[in-house]
Amino acid sequence: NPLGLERLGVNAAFNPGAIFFRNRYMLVARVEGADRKSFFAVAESRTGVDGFRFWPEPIVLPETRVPDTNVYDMRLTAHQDGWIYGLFCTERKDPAAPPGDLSSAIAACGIARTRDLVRWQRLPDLVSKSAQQRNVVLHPEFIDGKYALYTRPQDSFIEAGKGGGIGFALCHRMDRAVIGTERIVEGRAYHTIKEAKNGEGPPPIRTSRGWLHIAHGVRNTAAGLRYVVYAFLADLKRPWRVTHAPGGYLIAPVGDERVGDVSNVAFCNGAIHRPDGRIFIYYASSDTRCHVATTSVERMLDYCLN
Ligand code: M1P
Repeated sequence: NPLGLERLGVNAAFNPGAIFFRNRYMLVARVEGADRKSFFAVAESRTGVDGFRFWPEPIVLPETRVPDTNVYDMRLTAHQDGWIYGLFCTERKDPAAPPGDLSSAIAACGIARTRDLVRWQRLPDLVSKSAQQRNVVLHPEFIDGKYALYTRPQDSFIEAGKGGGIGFALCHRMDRAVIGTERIVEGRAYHTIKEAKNGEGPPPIRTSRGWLHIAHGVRNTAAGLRYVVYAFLADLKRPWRVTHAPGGYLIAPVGDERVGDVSNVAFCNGAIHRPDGRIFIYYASSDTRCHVATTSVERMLDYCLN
């Protein structure tokens, strides 16, 4: 490479999953190449707010029998069963698209697991009754001995359609994850921040007053879709029951955050909760860059409860 030219350009790093692992704050970022394809790469920091450095090699994600065209937005769950699961969106061209339609796609929930963030075992994609799935998140604990999933059913690639918001379903195993009826536990609603779409963010955080959820709501405007991050609490024993839901958003894109490849988007799929009560909320703005907002369980509970 005598001219020192960039060989595979990187367009952006955003929408990172997050986990505290081996004494480091680890982000699994969605790294989007200049060719539009995303892959996953780990960046680590000692502090959680600065000094993030990418590992030299990206994650090598094995494929299922149907190759992924694009993968993105990984949610990392350190599950009670001992594995670290990465659930992500896998996108493929819609085989039923008419000739000339080069945009119709099918989104499904891809599943991989690891013990070290280096070697990943790919499991079959989630099987559900919904036409499409994005933003599927694994609950960190067993519920009645089963794995619990937050889903976001949707009728088409872009539109939620009849997909009502954040669904909840149980499944017996993750190495062949199949769910039945998805109960909508946090719905879309008219004239709210979550009118058009409503999806789970990172895995919920266990607190003394309930499971703390960080999610995203989307509404349509004359300027296009507007994505904001919001929070709610759910019952500890029955996590499908929402107990407290503050009105409006927790984080909305402001200033420079409002502009990017897909403007007017604040999106969160990673958060880290430390034993001292600190919470690091990793969010991205406008599909272009990563941010961190720090808070605490105490403040988030006050916010949700009052
Ligand atoms: O462009 C905004 C977001 O759009 C999608 O999110 P959702 O599934 O909620 O519509 C995803 O492509 C996400 O990565 C992106 O930030």
